[in-house]
Amino acid sequence: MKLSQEQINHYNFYGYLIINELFTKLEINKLKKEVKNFNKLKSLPSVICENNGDIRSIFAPHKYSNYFHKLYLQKRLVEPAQSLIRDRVYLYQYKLNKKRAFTNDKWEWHQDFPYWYFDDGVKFPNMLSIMVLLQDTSIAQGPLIIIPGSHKKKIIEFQYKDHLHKDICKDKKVNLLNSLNGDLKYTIRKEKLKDLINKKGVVPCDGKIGTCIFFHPNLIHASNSNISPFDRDTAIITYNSINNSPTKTKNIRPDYLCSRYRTPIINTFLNLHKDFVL
Ligand code: 6CS
Ligand code: FE
Repeated sequence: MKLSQEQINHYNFYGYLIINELFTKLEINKLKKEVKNFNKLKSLPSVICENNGDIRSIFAPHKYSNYFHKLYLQKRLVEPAQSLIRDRVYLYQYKLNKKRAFTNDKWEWHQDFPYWYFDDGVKFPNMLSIMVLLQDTSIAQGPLIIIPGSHKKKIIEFQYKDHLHKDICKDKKVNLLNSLNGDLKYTIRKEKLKDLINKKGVVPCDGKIGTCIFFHPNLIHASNSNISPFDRDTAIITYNSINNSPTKTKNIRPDYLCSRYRTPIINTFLNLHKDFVL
């Protein structure tokens, strides 16, 4: 799928682009059917749970589902990703983020790139994430919210929270979970956040099932509690330029967070998976 110049300009200026209902309800429902089987994966290290035992994120869902495998190889995602990153891409990270109805689970304000820069050694933000809405998502369901244009600030100076900072000072490695749970280690300083929101506002990314939100690795984003009676599931696919592979060689994070499989996604793969027919 070819993006228009206007869509490319919008992404470059605001750091995000919403394409409504890029997937049909029928296609998404095939993915949803497979989500039901994911509960049995709970014991895997790549499945992050909330304190109440609900699943928060399942990383590398394509390893457990043919449809999730087909999803990240869809032309209508890979081709726009290649044009926005201006290079060929490989799959860097892939997760299913779940937010059950009537729960408090949230994502604090953060940028994604600091996690990939500091923890994986990716040098440049030549990356792109695409959030696919797996159901109609209203404001009440805790949709993604973003600060338009905040991607231009590069990595924003963050401040470790005291209880995490103490761990760092005592030279105790902050555990992996503080990159994945509701108590993130790289968040945005409150005064900086106030200044940015005063200037640029906040945009909620609610939308119909199948809607896709393309967003820049430095875009500041968050999501609130789900106070609705409906779950809020999203698939988030992160592509990286094939010329921007992580450089870290020691203490590297697991494959499900920072894929070691860096073969460029090429047309043959795309044609093979061009639709959701198994
Ligand atoms: O550490 C990571 O890779 C993950 N953490 C956050 C907060 N966002 C990006 C990514 O999914
Ligand atoms: Fe994020």
